[in-house]
Amino acid sequence: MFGGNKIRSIHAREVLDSRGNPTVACRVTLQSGASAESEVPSGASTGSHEALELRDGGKRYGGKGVLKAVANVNKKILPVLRGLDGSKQQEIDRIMCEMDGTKNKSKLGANAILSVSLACAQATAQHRKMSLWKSLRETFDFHRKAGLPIATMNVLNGGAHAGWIMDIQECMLVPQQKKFSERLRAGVETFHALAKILKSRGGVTTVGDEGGFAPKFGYVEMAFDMLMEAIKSAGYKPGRDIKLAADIASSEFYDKKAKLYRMKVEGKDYRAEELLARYRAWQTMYPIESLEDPFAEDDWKSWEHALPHLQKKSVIVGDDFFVTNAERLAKGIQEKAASAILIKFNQIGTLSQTVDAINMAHQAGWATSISHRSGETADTTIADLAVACGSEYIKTGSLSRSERVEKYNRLLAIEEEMGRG
Ligand code: 2PG
Ligand code: MG
Repeated sequence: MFGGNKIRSIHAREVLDSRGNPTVACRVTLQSGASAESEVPSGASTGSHEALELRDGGKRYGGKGVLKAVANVNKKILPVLRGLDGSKQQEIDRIMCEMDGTKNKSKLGANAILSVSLACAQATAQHRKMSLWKSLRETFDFHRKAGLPIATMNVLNGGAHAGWIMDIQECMLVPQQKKFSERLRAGVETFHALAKILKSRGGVTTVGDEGGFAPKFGYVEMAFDMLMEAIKSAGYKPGRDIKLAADIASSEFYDKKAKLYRMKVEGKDYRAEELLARYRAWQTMYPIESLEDPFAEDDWKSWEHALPHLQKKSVIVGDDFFVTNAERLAKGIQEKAASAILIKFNQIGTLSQTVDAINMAHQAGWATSISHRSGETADTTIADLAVACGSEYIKTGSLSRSERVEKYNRLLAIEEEMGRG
């Protein structure tokens, strides 16, 4: 239908995320009748350079309401975007950035802007009668072929995601099998083996924010040791079949003034040099596929110094360090500070800027990991984005809690679709 992909309506509303906090949902309807609703995720260990998530403040929902962001979509963004071509994603995103006019999207809120950006992409896919990942490839020029990512599965939760029962935030399994569905199965079987081990030792199998178990470990190596045991007990070989990864999320325990990394659970302070030595020891003891945020978000020197020592054995990923921001990434590439970037679209606030960061990384030969947030929703766009851009990795939590598992299920569906050609 002619003009069918013009935006007819945009409607945002307040819904809840997986932690029971308010977040923005947004429905975009095109003139063809194609219509889709996005839901925006939200982090807990947020980098200080992230785009601003607009919250209402006051008493309602403990200050976390998003009615201002919702009103910004319905009253400010809708009148400007109505009638524009919903498939012109870059233009839609650029207009919203210009309307906001700030560097960190603090006027309209990155949550408001992202909700519209994602819903436009989803409605456009409906209009094109295409799977979202395919439609994204129509919209954007990616540097790589489409393909299914390797998942880094966060089966042991710590840090801000699990009441600080462990100093580092995430201990992950990284299955290495050829097919995505085989990798998923290996991860799931190991997750269940881990539950059995925990139960047999009287440990708890309650889970943290990302669906990983959250037992108390006195020090991090205990977590890695247990993962190695679980891998073996599930019938897999550590290293060959399943590797490990960790998100240190070290900005969370970095004392800027003292320049010390203060691991509270272990009760020990580390200088960056000492922390590096510890990472190097891990690399000799365990098959470490990747280390995320090994140093704090503004501790550039330590990143640069550490990279040559760490990168031979592991991929070094910047999350809070780069915050999906092409400017910070460009500096990181120039200064050789890491070898991969974690990609979270709500750190930057539009889909187009997210793709800019992905393309910049891929052009430089870096790896990407398309990531969920600890506060998630049923929205599975990250699975489609990971496939569309041919990302090496996806990070979408553990093998429990539907807001995590739905992304894996979406990848299974895409694997089937790709198999059909
Ligand atoms: C991270 C993320 C996701 P959060 O640090 O990588 O695992 O956590 O969403 O809380 O920032
Ligand atoms: Mg992280």
